[in-house]
Amino acid sequence: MKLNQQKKFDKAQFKNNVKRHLTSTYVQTVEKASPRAWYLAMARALSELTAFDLLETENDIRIKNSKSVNYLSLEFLVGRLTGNNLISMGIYTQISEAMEELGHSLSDLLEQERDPSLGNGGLGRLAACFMDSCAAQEYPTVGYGLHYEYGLFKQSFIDGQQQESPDAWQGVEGYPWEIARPQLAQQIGFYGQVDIYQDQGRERRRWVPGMFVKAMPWDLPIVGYQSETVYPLRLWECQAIAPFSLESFNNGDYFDAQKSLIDAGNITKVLYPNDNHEKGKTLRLMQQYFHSAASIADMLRRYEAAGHPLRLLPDYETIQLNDTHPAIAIPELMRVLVDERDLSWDEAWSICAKTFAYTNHTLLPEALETWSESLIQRLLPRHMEIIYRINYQFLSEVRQKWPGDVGKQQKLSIIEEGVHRMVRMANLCVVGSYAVNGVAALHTALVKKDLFPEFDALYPERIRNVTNGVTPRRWLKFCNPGLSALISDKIGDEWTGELEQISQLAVYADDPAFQQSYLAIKRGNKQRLADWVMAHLGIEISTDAIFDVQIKRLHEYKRQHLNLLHILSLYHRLLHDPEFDMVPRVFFFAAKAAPGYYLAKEIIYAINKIAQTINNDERVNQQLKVIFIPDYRVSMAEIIIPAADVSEQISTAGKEASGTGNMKMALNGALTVGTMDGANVEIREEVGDENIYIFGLDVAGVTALKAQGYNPFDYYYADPLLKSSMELLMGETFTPGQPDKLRVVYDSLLDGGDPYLCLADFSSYVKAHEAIDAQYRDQQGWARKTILNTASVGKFTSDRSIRDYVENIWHLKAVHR
Ligand code: 26W
Repeated sequence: MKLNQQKKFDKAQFKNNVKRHLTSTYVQTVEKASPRAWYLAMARALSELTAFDLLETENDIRIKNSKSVNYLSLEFLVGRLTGNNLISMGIYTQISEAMEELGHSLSDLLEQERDPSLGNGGLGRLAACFMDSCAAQEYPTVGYGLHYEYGLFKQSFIDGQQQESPDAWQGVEGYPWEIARPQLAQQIGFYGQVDIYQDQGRERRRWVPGMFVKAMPWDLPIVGYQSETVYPLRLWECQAIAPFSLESFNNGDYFDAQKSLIDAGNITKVLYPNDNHEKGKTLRLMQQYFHSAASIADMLRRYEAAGHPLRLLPDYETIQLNDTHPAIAIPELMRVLVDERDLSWDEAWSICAKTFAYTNHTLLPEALETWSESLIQRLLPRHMEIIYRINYQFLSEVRQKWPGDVGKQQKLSIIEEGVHRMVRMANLCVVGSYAVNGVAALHTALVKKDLFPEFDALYPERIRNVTNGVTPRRWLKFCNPGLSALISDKIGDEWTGELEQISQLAVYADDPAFQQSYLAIKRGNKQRLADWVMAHLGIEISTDAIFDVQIKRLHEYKRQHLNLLHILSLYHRLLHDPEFDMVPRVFFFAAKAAPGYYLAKEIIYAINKIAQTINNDERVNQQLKVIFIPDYRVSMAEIIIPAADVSEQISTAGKEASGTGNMKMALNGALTVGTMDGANVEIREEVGDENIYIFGLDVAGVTALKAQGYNPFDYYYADPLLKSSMELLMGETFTPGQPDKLRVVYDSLLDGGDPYLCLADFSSYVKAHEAIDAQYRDQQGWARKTILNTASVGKFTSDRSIRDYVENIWHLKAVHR
């Protein structure tokens, strides 16, 4: 670890800089400036400090001669940068003092920052944790993403129904952390045709696009924890180039040309809000190509400036594809190498095939991207030719391996045959990458066994595992200062850079004084959340209750409705079973549903309606409350996670690739109730079976049940508690005067066939919760378990994930500044 900002920080100068920005950048007087202006001025002043290190890192000759990773992702869910960067820079206390002297509380100012919500969920948040861990460990990295004008929609509720509104995350003043890099702008083409021409007796091809747009890069500084290393998260914004449409301009159609100018801004206008569901929209493919082409061009610009020959590209640059979303980068690099740099096809392919690596994040068939051949043909005609040729050469490998097996060729082909031929982006990625990884041990095993068994046979070493992780800086040190201080008090503070050290806490698991402090901190965090709920939702909750938390995108496979069935069962028992006794519980939900996902929205509606009734039902509301926190986002997660007692990780086995919320909550001392799915499997391995509540069918059980023919009615009629709980969804218990408003959810579980097996897992889920209830009554035993969770999850630091990538896939060396 090298010098950091702490050592060179000059408080007086910093205060002057803040005041300068206040007056000259934001045009407000020191006397009258709003808290928002103070926040903006402070962040601008901080951003200046990092801009210097960003350039220094970029100009570092050792980086140019070292291998770098280019992390290509359509999403980076970074969350607020200010607090986190302050921690990394090591000047949190100094800035807090400086701002105090200027008359402002730092924590209040930090609340002024809007979340940059440039991602949907797990995949985008993972990319952000990875950037943090690359910078912390000084592995040369450039993150490439998109500068959406609007991030993930904001969520509110009207009568319990989700409403979406645009998220103008930059505010009118612009986002203070970003730095425009106009000298690094690129031109990106679309449409047009492929010209065939003669060059010294050789036939060559070149793409003549029909339109161009400009890719303007904005850098967000990713500050290495306690180091002077700052890597760029480079976000491309689409801008129009005038004259935008050569054709209409030349035809003298002035108005149309201007109209197209307006349209060009649309490419990065808004983040697609679908999570795990592919829609095949033209604009989305335009976003993908725009992102890939700009990123590849920028990478080559850096590479060629360093003076290395193209054939050595794989020794200096590796490109990680975050899911298939940037898959079009593969034919794009081929196009640039063959058409623009004049390499032979074979030379180019041997470079490409050693440069790309691909991470798969989902097995859900509806999330696997395919693009219609005719769309690609129209938008990117040269890329379509290149894809055909890649496929042609790949299929000849398939024929060699399985001579005469047409079925294999059809199954593996990058092109899916049919009336409308489709390009399978996952197949393109596997063929074009030297490494393919899943995101948890179980997930990778299923990728090999179910998704790509033939690819695994054809390329035996290619598919490997890298288990996900989360950054301990944001997800413990920053969001849970109380617990962080307690931990550092016992074991020193090296855990922030080396989370594995946290295992030293285990010896205190039975120490009564430590247990008391630990539980007191949890209670404080619960109070902070309770205060938030009171202030924003007007609902009173007690910290004596178990805080039971399910926070993630709303999706049937994640089974928020199974959680809901359990809540209904508690309600039923409280009302009808005089013997029934439970520890008070507050169930927290936070989840956005894709705007077009009908059933997900109905589930949100059902949760809200049930919450309203239960929270106002005097007969039960001392024991049971349900809180739906609107507009789930990173800054909200930072408040909820430290307050969680129970972490709900209840997906149907085999469906959740990894999960990362599960890691964050276990780290903050929540006990997991979960299925044998995703990273839960590895969390159980680490914390031990006695410190986690595993329930339900495992993958083998799910497969067997489906094979035998699953009938939800069998469970419905066999389990009176299940039946009574579900019947509450009928009628008007929760929707007075409007019978059957929640029937859609009920129907999806019976007539709809319950595709995610909620009913099959219900009774085992209820039992797991009974065990949790019993355990909570023994606070010492509970404290032991929760301390052991914190102490046992060191494996799930994203620093370790990144080291796994570095050692097994990227083969980089750290460059210390
Ligand atoms: C094309 C539509 C679309 C959009 C997003 C398809 C797929 C996605 C993502 C892959 C969804 C996603 O975020 N997947 C999550 O990735 C996390 C990080 O690896 C995992 O922890 C989650 O289990 C997985 O659902």
